[in-house]
Amino acid sequence: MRKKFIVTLAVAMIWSVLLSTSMFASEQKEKKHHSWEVSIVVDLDANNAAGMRIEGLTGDKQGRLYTSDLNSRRLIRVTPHTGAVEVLTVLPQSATGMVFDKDGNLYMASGGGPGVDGVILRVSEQELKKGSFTSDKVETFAVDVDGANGLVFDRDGNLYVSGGATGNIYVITPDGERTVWASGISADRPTQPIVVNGLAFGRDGRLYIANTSSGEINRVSIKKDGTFGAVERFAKDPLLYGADGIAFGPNGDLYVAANERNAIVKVSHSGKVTEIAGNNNEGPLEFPASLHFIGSTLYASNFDIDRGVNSPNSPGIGASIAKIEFVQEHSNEK
Ligand SMILES: [Ca+2]
Ligand SMILES: [Ca+2]
Ligand SMILES: [Ca+2]
Repeated sequence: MRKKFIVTLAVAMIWSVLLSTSMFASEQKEKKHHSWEVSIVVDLDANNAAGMRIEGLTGDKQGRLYTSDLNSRRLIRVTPHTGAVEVLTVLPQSATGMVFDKDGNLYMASGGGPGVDGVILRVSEQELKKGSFTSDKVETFAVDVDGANGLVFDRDGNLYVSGGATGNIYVITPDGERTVWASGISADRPTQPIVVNGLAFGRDGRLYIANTSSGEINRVSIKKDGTFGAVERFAKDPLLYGADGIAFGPNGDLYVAANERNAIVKVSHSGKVTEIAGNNNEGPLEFPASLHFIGSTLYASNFDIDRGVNSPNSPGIGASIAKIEFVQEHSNEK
C-alpha cells in the first residue's frame, strides 16, 4: 500500500504579508504552490514495520538503485519503475555509504568497530552484470578507514570517505593510496558524536560535508596538490539536526536527509535552509539516511532506527526506498 504525503510551501504568501497595503490583492494574484510529494517505491521487509536497517543508497547508469541491509549484509538492487528487488550477494562486512566510479564499479563503506577494521569494499561492473554472485567476488579496495560512512568520487577518480565520529576524511587515489585529513570538525551534541557523514561535490568544486551532530553543512576547497583548504560553514540550523546523506539537485540546491527528524531539508545556493518534507514515526520518511537523484527525482533510504522523531520505530513501513518528487501546481484564481 502506497502512502502519500504532501508538503506545501506557500512562499508567495509570506511576501504578501510584508506588502501590507496590497495584502489581499497580492494573495489572490500569487496562487502558485510548490509541493513535494513523498511515496514509497518499495518495502524491503514486507512482513515488518521495523527491524531491518538500510543506510546506503546509490544508482547505476541504467537507473537502478543499490542498498544493503546492515544485519543480514545482503546487497540489494531495486528497479524503481517496476519495484523489482534482487539480492545480489551477502557482503563480507556490513556496509553503509555507496558510490559508483565512472566505469560502473561499486564501492561500499564499512566503518568497522571494536576489533573490526574499517574498510572499503568493491564489486566490479562485470560481477554486477551477472545479477548475483558469491561473497568472494567482493574485494577489499582499501583498509584502515575507521568510521567509514559517506563516499564520493572527485573528477580525477579519487575516492573521498567520511569517517563518522572520527572527524577524519580519508582520500584514496585510484591506485589505492590512502591519506587522512583531520577535519577538526567537532560535535555540538554529546548524544550524537557523528561529525562527518554525507559527502558531495558542489558545482563550485568544493567538497560539502554533513555534520550530523551540530546540524551543519561545512564545505572545503581542495587545492591542486590535493591538500585541503580551510573549513567554511555553509549552513547551520536546527532543521539540519541529524544531517546524514546529502545530494545536489539538478539546479544546484543541496538536499539533506535529516535522519533523526524524519525530514528532507533543502539548502539553497545562498545557504537558506527549508524543510521540504517531514513526518512523524509513521512514515513515509522513517529515519531517511542516504539520498540519490535520478534526473529530478530524489530517492531516500529509510534506515528506520529507533531515534529522534522516528522513536519508537515500531509503526510505519520500515526499511524501504522513498521517492520525493517536486510537483508544481498553478491555479490562476481571480
Ligand atoms: Ca551516512
Ligand atoms: Ca515493511
Ligand atoms: Ca518503522
